[in-house]
Amino acid sequence: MSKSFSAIGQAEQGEEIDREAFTPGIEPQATWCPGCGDFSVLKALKGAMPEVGRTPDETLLVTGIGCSGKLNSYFESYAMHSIHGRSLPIARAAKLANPGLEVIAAGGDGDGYGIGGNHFMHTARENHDMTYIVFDNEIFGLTKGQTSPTSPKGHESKTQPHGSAKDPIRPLSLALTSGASYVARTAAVNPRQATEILTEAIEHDGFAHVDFLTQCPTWNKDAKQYVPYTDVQDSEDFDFDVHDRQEAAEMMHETEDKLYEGEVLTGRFYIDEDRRSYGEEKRSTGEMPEEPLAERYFDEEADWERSYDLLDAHK
Ligand SMILES: Cc1ncc(C[n+]2csc(CCOP(=O)(O)OP(=O)(O)O)c2C)c(N)n1
Ligand code: SF4
Ligand SMILES: [Mg+2]
Repeated sequence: MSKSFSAIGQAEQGEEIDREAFTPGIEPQATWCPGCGDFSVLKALKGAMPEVGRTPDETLLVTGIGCSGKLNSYFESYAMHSIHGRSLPIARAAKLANPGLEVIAAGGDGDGYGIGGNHFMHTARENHDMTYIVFDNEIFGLTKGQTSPTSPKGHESKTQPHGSAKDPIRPLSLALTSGASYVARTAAVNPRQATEILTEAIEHDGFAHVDFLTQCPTWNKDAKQYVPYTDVQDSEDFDFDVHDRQEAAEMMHETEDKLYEGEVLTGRFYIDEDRRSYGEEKRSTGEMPEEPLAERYFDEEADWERSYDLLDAHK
């Protein structure tokens, strides 16, 4: 854990944190459509934070662009509503500069698995200590229902009027093979499990990926409402070890196939508690300073290294 590093306030020991602390003082009216699965992500996140024991001023939420990207308008914390597909590099930089922050990144399936797919892969590979919530509604919601990387083969939309000829991406398998140390899937229709999984993911030290199935009743009319769902940890039909990479890989593959056959499997798929995060690796080599870089902003005497200073060293 890197809680000793913080340039921003920390909760008092034993302080009770109320989920309502995460509701903005001037609460904007959510513009999500009635019945949208995105409401459940907000609810689960507000429910998870008191369990984790972090306050709004210890938390940074970086979002991408999409209906999902509006999450930080309705959630009280430090926040950045960033660029389409680019929430992860921004979140990574913030976490490295200020390791005491609880960093959460969030965005849609188009945002994270399409335009931002490269960042997803490498943030997982480097095991940056953060939680990445992907609102997976199997379409581009904000821009009115175009086919996304998780749309099923044959999916008809304005961009694919004859039906998509593409096989969907495998988000869980991609996270695992890239190097994520926590991989889970939950669904908007399962609020208890969603809160538990987000709590675990946020507490996890390393890159935690949560594929969050969120129905879009407006633009994905034929989309599943993700019911009934099965929790693979609760069901006797599934027996695999979440700490075993091979078993996890097989379970994920089956889960990804079954989603498009109408069977919704959710739960924890892979957990590696031993792997060190990127920040820990960097500090262990001595390359990262012990004190958070972010604290230098508050130090008028701070001696900043410029890139040309570094170049001089190589003359
Ligand atoms: C660089 C860039 N390309 C395209 C867009 C247009 N755009 C905005 S949101 C979006 C897709 C959103 O889909 P998704 O990420 O799945 O989020 P959702 O709305 O479904 O939550 C697109 C293509 C953009 N804002 N920026
Ligand atoms: S368009 Fe779909 S994803 Fe966007 S707010 Fe409406 S229901 Fe939700
Ligand atoms: Mg989407």
